Amino acid sequence: MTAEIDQARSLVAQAKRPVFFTGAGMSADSGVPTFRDALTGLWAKYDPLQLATGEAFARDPELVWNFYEYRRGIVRKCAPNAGHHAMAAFEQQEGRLVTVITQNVDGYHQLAGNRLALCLHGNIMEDRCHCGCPGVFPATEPCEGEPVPPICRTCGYRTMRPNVVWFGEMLDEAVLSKARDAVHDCDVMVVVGTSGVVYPAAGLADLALQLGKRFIEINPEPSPWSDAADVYLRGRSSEILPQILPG
Ligand code: BJW
Ligand code: ZN
Repeated sequence: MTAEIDQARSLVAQAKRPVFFTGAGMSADSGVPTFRDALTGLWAKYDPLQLATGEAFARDPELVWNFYEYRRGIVRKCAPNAGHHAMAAFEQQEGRLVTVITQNVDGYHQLAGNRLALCLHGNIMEDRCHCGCPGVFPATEPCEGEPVPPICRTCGYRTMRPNVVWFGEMLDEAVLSKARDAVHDCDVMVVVGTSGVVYPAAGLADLALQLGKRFIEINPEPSPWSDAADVYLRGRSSEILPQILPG
């Protein structure tokens, strides 16, 4: 793998407008479970992908709210890892415009220091009204005696929900459009820790390949793009990113 690491390092060192496209594997080494990992403890019998839907929330809002409370606890307890920090340090270098496009909702890229992070699937540490009252609020734990999920304080009628994008919901068009522009403008795309099965997000990596962009992938398991990548680095993001990114 040394030759591949050298090749990837040389591609990113030359890049003026690199795009990093990240998924749950980016935060796996922080201790945040991926979607295709089995959950543990109380949640072992649930499939996270079945809970990340509007249908599940309509059927059992308390269950889904508690699932998000559990995951918020993990995000609060864990922290960005060496991969996030390497990416943030890379952005500090002169003469380069780094764009991070992430499917993750944990906010760790911003916490590590990346300024341009396009969050396609929202932010788990925020709430909004399920019926569309304006406003996004920092996640609060329901007060003693308050219903779960809490009632929206603006309309006093509908419940709050996490500010994330569930299956069947539209992504924020402005964010998606900025992400597409960044892919069009980039010289290298580095795809990190995503299974590449959730659209329209996965379409951004498809687009980079269609446009003939230099393409690096980091993942311990092959994805739909691994064969087409210029460099496929089979391994963990927290170990490989610090090796390929000049700090
Ligand atoms: C490591 C590692 C380490 C492990 N280092 N790597 C076209 C075709 C087919 C279907 C569709 C389509 N277009 C749209 C759809 C429908 C649907 C979809 O894509 N379905 C597919 C699953 C079939 N998409 C949608 O519904 C989207 N909306 C939409 O299309 O709107 C238009 C529309 C509206 C109405 C009707 C029809 C269309 C919305 C998608 C929203 C996804 N939301 C979630 C939940 C977010 C909130 C939350 O966090 O709870 O987003 S689902 C979940 O999947 C989450 C993730 O961001 C997303 C992607 O997962 P990711 O990041 O790839 O994680 P994993 O677990 O899958 O993979 C982890 C990877 O890491 C693995 O590869 C590991 O090997 C690797 N790894 N350790 C590096 N240390
Ligand atoms: Zn409301």
